[in-house]
Amino acid sequence: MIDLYYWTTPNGHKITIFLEEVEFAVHDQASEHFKGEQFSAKFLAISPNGRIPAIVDHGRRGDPISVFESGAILQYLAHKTESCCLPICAATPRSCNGCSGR
Ligand SMILES: N[C@@H](CCC(=O)N[C@@H](CS)C(=O)NCC(=O)O)C(=O)O
Repeated sequence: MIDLYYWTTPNGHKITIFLEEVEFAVHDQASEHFKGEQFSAKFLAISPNGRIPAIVDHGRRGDPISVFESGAILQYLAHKTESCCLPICAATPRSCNGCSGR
């Protein structure tokens, strides 16, 4: 399962639109954000700049991984879902900016 931290902003919509296109279900964390929670230690461990969108992927082998920055999230999710939206790129999600191991 993937936790999605977002709000109804253009950067948040980038992720929800992509997820809808590939029909991928996530655990919605939207209601927890912008109540001061973006500066909590828990959220900063997920998104070090305190911004949404961010995701935590629990559904992979090994430790969960958190990804922040909408472009990095889109690349990560495109790899994960093997989407045809994936740009031709030699980099793996882990080596792109915005990915952080947890
Ligand atoms: N470059 C970032 C920008 C993210 C961003 O600015 N998020 C805004 C909402 S769209 C945010 O979390 N603002 C809250 C804040 O800055 O405290 C991305 O593409 O994800």
